[in-house]
Amino acid sequence: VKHPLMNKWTLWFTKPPSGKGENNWADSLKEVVTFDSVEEFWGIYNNITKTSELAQKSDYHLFKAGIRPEWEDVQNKHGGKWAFQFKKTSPCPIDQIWLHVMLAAIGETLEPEGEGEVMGVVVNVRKGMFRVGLWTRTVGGAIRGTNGGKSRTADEGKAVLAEIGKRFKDVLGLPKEELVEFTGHTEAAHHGSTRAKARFTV
Ligand code: M7G
Repeated sequence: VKHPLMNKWTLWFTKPPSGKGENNWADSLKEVVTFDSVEEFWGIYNNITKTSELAQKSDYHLFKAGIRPEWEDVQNKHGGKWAFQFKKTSPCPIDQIWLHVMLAAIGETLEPEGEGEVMGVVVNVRKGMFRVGLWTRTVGGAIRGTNGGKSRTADEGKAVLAEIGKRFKDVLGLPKEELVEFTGHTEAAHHGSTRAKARFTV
């Protein structure tokens, strides 16, 4: 028996640059596998390298099928991400944290039902730290419904985004005093992800 997920998900991997050439973003991003059941998820999870064992500059991206884990994707370009950086420690809890984040994503517990804000989750392996992110469709502004689509005010948009940030912070197991930051992708694209200014924190 297969237990179906509410959505179909695709796992992507960013391969760290190997020597010269082949250093551009598009070439290093690889689509790994698409799945839509709990059993397939575990089959994949049990057969891929743990985050803690990946080389520096690797990423895993788990996105809803049909959405590329890039700012440029039409479904991401008006959005942003919640993110938090964990210092590398020994022993390192990142594998457990990333597993919980993936389970929350495929289990649809990162957002109130029907919001359609969560595009995917990502873990970046970097020098001295791991960054875990959650990408959203919008930056929490107003949505004008067309053709019977949903609409919401800017205040409602902000509230939905803050709720997602809180749920994400919970899944990450962070204490109150740690801050999870939200940045729009346009800022990240213009200033480099690490230097973009946070719009909100939870
Ligand atoms: P990062 O992996 O978000 O963070 O971005 P880091 O600075 O901690 O490594 C690293 C670099 O990868 C960016 O400066 C871009 O050159 C490239 N990059 C990352 N993302 C998510 C994208 C993307 O969505 N589109 C494009 N074109 N480049 C990206």
